[in-house]
Amino acid sequence: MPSLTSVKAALATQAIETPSWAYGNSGTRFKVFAQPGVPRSAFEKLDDAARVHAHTGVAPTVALHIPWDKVDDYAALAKHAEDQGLRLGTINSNVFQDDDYRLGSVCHPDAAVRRKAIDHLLACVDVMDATGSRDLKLWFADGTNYPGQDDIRARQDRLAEALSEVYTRLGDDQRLLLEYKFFEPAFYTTDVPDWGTAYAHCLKLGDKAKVVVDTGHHAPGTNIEFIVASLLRENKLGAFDFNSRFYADDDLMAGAADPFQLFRIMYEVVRGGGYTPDTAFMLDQCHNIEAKIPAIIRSVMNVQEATAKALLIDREGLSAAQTSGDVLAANAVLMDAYNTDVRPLLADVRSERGLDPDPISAYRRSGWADRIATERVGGAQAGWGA
Ligand code: PSV
Ligand code: MN
Ligand code: MN
Repeated sequence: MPSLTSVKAALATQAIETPSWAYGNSGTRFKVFAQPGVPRSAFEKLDDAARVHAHTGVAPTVALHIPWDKVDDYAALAKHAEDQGLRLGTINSNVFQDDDYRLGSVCHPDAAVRRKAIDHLLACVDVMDATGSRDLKLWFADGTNYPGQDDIRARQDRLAEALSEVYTRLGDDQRLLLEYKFFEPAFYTTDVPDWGTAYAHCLKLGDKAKVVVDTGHHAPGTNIEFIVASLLRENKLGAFDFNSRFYADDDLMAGAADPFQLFRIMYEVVRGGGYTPDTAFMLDQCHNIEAKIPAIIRSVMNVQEATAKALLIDREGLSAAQTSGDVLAANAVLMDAYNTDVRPLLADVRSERGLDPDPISAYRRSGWADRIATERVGGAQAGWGA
């Protein structure tokens, strides 16, 4: 069995990145429900993220989405983060909201549109230089809706060309993270639909290119932990975008729909040596109907709980059962860890770090929700449709 001290130490050093856009108003294509007190600027999003970190102790970085979080002075934004004990994290690019991108961005048939998209990606690297961010996350809405609409292979060539130009621009300590998604907004072909395509492009680019696994971006029934194991084996897993889904890319709270899947994923992370700062553990979700800050705290706690259970697995016992072919015993080792109530353990980890053992009630007692509802008027939409 792993020692409790080592499990606690591993949990105390966990880092989960929260997305700036989860703090703003969001919704579906049918309706954006405005909530009181939502941030009016990137600076205020950081103020909210600081509350999540203050109560959980494990959310020290915030991902930005450009241009949703466009500011005149990124160094000032980084300083604002630092003043609150935070750092700016991954820079997410956005080449999917301009009219020009109707037929795609870096895969668009028109070279002028491709140039515009690549220039945005290069500008995102400039932002990284100013914020001190390590990672550039690329997700492309590119694809086609109808057979014959465009040349599938030519689009891959255009994609490779664009990625290569951006990769060349990266500094020594910067990385390119390529995110895949099987459909939406394109419905016939998607240019980066799966981990195989992302992996093939990253392999060609080099060591600084890694794949992002967004847990909401697979067909129902996909064994995501297998993908995680495979990418870690190849040293190509760069990051997670955690969220939950019941149907498609639902972007619900991580660990809400299927905590068992999150546990299985975290087990492969631990098993494959991915529980290190080389893997960015990010949330990518929206809180359309629930209060945002406590929902983000809840999501962070859900990831912590899945991680704690994964760390508690009796790896020696598991290995012995696997080697002897004892199917039931091997499965029981995993289920014993999964069925452990890790909440008291995590409460201890927090108390030992001087934090309230119950982050959600500590947040509620803090009065922050009332304060922002009074002080902030006219909060911002997260970005979709903005
Ligand atoms: C696309 O569905 C995605 O998962 C990408 O990470 C985007 O940048 C993000 O959502 C925007 O919410
Ligand atoms: Mn994502
Ligand atoms: Mn998504």
